[in-house]
Amino acid sequence: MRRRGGCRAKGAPVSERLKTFIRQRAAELGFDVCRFASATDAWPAGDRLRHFVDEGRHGDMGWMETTVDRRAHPTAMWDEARTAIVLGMNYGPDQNPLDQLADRSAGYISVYARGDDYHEVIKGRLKTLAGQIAARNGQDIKVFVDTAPLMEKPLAQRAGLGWQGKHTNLLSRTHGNWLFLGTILTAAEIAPDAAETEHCGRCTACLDACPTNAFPAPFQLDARRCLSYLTIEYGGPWPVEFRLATGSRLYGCDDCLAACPWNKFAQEAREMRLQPRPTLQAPLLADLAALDDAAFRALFAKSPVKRIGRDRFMRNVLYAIGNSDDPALIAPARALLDDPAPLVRGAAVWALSRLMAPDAFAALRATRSELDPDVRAEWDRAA
Ligand code: B12
Ligand code: SF4
Ligand code: SF4
Repeated sequence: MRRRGGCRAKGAPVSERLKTFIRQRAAELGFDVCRFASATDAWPAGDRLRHFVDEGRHGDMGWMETTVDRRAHPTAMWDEARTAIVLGMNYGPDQNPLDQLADRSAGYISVYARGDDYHEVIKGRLKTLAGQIAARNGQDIKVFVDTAPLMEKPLAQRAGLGWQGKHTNLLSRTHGNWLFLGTILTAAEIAPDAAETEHCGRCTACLDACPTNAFPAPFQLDARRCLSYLTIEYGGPWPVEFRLATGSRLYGCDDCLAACPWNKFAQEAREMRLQPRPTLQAPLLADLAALDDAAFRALFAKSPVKRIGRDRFMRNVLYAIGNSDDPALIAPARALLDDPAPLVRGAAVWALSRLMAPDAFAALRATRSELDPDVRAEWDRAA
């Protein structure tokens, strides 16, 4: 197999003793899985990433496009990388989270965002582990979780943590679909573990479960249609098709993960900081609609939700209110017609158009004047 990133002469293969040392330290730090992969072998993932970007499937995530060359292979980002140490942390829920979607007066926050921000939980421990490894072997080392230009899922499959299912996430025979990934790249040569092979077979449960038909083909995702992208990454008003499909989802989406039959092997998260906060398990839409910026920041302190900011979150709350069929939510939506953010005002118009009787909505419209063209377009569309 072709090697990338220069010659491999640097350092002799490291013993099983180092791997045992790393696995033990990783377990002490709360990681549920720790395995090893070559960081230099060629792979098809880079070309697949380019195809994804060429098709525009990354949507507004311009950072994927600008980093595509560095992202395409670990050695393109760091040419001294020789081994990837890939770690998984289980965030398994205690019940099927999708049961909550039936209650349209409460918002749905995806399982991964109900506790502390996993970036914060994992990154500090990766740094600690990297420090322990560097102190032992003296080789250069770097840590990554989520935000760096590194394709973590194909690396995790190569290390044998699991395989990328038809929904494109990495799932495992031991943890189902609920594993966060973190990676340490090192200049040390460490013998790789066996890669995992795909075990989806003829199953299509995740593809069938997707509320927005976001998979152009098995193993491929069009992020522009994915509710995780729309609720978290996308900053503007959504096409109506997706507002209707989002139901009560406010931040992320778990449908394709939760539908997977391999979850029968999943376990509940052990890590205390990833445990769901009671306030984020089924927050009432009426309460969320009343959040100002300070209250939003207080409620989502140390949570990944804070990252999207109050206005984008309030847009999502209002789309959920529009899907609630609950006339008691007309008053909170109406109060947001005077919000300073046009994004919020526009979503309030749509929510009210769904909840109010047509004549009452027309009468309300006659009393309003609106300068922002996007919000005016919402009124016109809803009329
Ligand atoms: C961008 C991104 C997103 C985007 C795009 C997701 C995507 N599937 O690409 C959006 C915002 C939609 C997103 C959503 C989610 N994300 Co995200 N995201 C990322 C990020 C930053 C990069 C992923 C990436 O490189 N995508 C580009 C595509 C091209 O890469 P890919 O998915 O690996 O594509 C593969 C397949 O498409 C396949 N393929 C393509 N064509 C073909 C053809 C054939 C024939 C075959 C066999 C395969 C194949 O090969 C490609 C290469 O491996 C990673 C962190 C990281 N740095 O890796 C987290 C990450 C993937 N996200 C994560 C999570 C938890 C989520 C959500 C579950 C959150 C939620 N509950 O809402 C959802 C899941 C949605 C989904 N079904 O994927 C975790 C996943 C953990 C895991 N066990 O897999 C990661 C790894 C973060 C982390 N460190 O834990 N995410
Ligand atoms: S996260 Fe939700 S919207 Fe996105 S692909 Fe999975 S099921 Fe579809
Ligand atoms: S639901 Fe089925 S097809 Fe999708 S990842 Fe799980 S096993 Fe694979």
